[in-house]
Amino acid sequence: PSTIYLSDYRVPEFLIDSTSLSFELGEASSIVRSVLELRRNPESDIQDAPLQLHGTELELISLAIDGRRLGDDEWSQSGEQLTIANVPASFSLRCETRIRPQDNTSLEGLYKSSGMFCTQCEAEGFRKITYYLDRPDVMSVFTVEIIADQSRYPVLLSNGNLVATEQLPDGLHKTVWQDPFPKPAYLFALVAGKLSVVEDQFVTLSGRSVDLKIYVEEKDLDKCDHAMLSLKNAMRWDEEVYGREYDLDIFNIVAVDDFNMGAMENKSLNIFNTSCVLAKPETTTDAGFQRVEGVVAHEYFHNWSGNRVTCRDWFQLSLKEGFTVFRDAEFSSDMGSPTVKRVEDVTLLRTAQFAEDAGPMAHPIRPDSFIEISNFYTVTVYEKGAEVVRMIHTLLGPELFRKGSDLYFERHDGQAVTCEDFVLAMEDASGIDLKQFRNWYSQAGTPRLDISGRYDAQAQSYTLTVKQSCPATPGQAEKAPFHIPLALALIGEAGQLPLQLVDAEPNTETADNTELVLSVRQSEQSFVFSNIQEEPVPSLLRGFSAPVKLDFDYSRDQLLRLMRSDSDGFCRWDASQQLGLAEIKRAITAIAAGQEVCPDVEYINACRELLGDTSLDAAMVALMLQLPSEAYLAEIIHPVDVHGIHHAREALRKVLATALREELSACYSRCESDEEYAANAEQIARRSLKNTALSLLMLLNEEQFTALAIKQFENSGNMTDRLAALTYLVNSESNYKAKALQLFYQQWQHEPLVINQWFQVQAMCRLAGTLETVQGLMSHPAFDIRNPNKVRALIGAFCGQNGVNFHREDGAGYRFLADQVLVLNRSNPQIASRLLVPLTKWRKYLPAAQQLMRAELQRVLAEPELSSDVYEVVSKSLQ
Ligand code: HT7
Ligand code: ZN
Repeated sequence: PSTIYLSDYRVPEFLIDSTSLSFELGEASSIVRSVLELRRNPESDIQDAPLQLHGTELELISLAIDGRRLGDDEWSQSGEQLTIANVPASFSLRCETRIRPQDNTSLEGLYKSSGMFCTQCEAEGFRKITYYLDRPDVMSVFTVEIIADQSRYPVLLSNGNLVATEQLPDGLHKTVWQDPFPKPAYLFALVAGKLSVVEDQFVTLSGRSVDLKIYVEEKDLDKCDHAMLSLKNAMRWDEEVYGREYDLDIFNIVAVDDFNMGAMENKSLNIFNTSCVLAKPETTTDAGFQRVEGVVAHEYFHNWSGNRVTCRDWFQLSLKEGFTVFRDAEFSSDMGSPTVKRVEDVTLLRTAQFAEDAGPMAHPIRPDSFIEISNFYTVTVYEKGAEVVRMIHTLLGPELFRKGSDLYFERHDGQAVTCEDFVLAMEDASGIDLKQFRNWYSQAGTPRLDISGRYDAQAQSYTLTVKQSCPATPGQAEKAPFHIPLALALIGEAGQLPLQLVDAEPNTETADNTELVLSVRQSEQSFVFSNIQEEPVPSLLRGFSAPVKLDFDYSRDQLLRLMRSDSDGFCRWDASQQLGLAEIKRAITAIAAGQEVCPDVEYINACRELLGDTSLDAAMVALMLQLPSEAYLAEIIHPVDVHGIHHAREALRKVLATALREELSACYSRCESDEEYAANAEQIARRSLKNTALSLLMLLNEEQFTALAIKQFENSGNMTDRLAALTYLVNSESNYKAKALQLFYQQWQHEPLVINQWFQVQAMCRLAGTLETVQGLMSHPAFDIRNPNKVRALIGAFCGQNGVNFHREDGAGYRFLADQVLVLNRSNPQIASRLLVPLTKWRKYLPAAQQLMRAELQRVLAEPELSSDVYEVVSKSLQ
């Protein structure tokens, strides 16, 4: 497989003004006929180039130019390219191909899922449908005719407006769709199947009525309300916050079972993984409800950030994904609890993204090379990309940011553009210089801020010295300094102190002048605050104002002050995590020395206060009571001793549970409620705290708490509480767990999404023997390795979220993963390469684990027919 470089970008040699497609969908194969109106691109340097179209796994039946059928000597094929040597300046190309969606297990292009036809074209799936200029800077208007058996496929959908329907002989029928907006091929979609529909309407700000339709299998009709409500909320929010209205009279969502990712923003025909659209309280957890809301909004927001303004090339992926993730995060924050949303996002970033940035696949949010673009739909491009947009928002402030986004949409509507165009619009609209800020787009790695503070009582000044650095990443040994927005406050005995900065320009200040954003630009820089009358505790990186690792040598008492009283929810939570981290480190040392784990009393008291303070947001209390995750600890403690970390963390949790037994028990009772389920912030918070308390109490191994979990499992009417109870029982010594798993399966065997949760709970069980359980479940009738949701629930959860079992000392976990990757490499390379990720982090573990992990990677690399997806990940991780 070869590497593609951003620096090799050239404008396309041909443009496609219009695309007409006709699909004849059959049981053994389908015929695709296309008519492309092509012309040479006046902006191309090469005006005599041959026409080169992308195509893969296609059976070519015929080609004709301006009505004349081409002979076999007039075209040639090599790899993914079809070349026609002599073509005029503008012409009509007719092409007929045969494809086999029934045999397409890659879930790219046109494929079948549970008896229905559906497509996934991003990033380069359209070339599996017909020959085309399958690149995002070639935009065309599409007319699509679909012909299929009416009884098997009563619903036939594509992008845009329905312009014709027709009954045909032999039980066939036809629909014709026209999309007036020029679009790249990756936004094309087609669906054909037996689907039921939930309908609603939305009236836009300018008074246009839009038909909203969610297509699902009939049995799922009762699970669409939350997605529909989320869609309407997102449409209103985008009007209010970004001034963006929907632009067609119809917006369709279709749910499919077999899907490689969460969802796809095809113009007016979004295709969703069922897991991201279906929700009802009996089958879906709170997290599931929130995911549906977030993904529905994300795909809807792409209509502007991605579809109306799209990417010039795939190196610019973060242009649409980073911006859209930022938009959906702000939306979710407005719909629920802002601090909780921020803490959740930061947690993901600090575990998965920081790990990626420190590993063999590290890349900037705008990569400069790739072998397989599907490998670059990463937490870096998405989540760090969103953080980069958030930093622009922080540096500009909300009003100027809105001016910038208005300018971006206005300037580039209907175009395929670059990240540079986005930054330029922000600069032009705000007048703020983002020259140095651009380093965030080109440099990989997580910057580190080492900050120290010095109080001069005599001068009544406080000096913060900030040093920044960034570790080397593959291909980038040296890094230029970043422009880092550092939001801060100084906390005194009675609260935040007024800030007067000597000789420097802050960007943003709060109205009361007690919080500001410093622009850190140099490798080392000092900021002096005057008129500071007491030694303050600095509250740094408020709201996690930049995706960096921060080091400030806080004392325990300073952290306790932040944990108890910082007005910034993120910093308050972060202080609790830093205290927890210190306790875990002490526990690791104690256990290694054969001593007992005894945490600091002050830390326990602070946790006790949290449990007793009913004025606090219950969700925040729950988050602050949860010790840093094993995944986060693996980012901090090197080399990673998975088992040492796990045992220390569990021991500490147990000591905490013992010390706080009464408070936890009271908290559980206080949070119990029999009101009707609603997925609102208040109820979600209460359930989260209740289940956090129960998870700790279960560690005590007391009959009364096991009984509580059994009662919760048997009696609760919502999946959040049932699944939480099931999880704690499965991880306990209780001999009820087999019965619980059996009851759960019996009740939900006809709900695939619930069965995925059943697989996941077992795959994530921390007890010994879980690998054998997972291996056994692979032959369970409900498991299907062709379904990505099942693979993620069982294999993905075991290898990615069950450190202590995946990292079994005999290496059986690693061997299991490599075996599964080799199987999936043949059927679904995208899923195979994603699954492989836990093995690629081998360098950070203890030497014995490193050796075993590397051996499995080498075994994968030795496979003769490795897909480009897996090849890229495995070869880079061994370099
Ligand atoms: N833009 C969508 C990307 C996507 C995708 C990419 C590769 C392979 C399969 C895929 N399915 C969807 C999803 C999004 O970010 O909205
Ligand atoms: Zn997206």
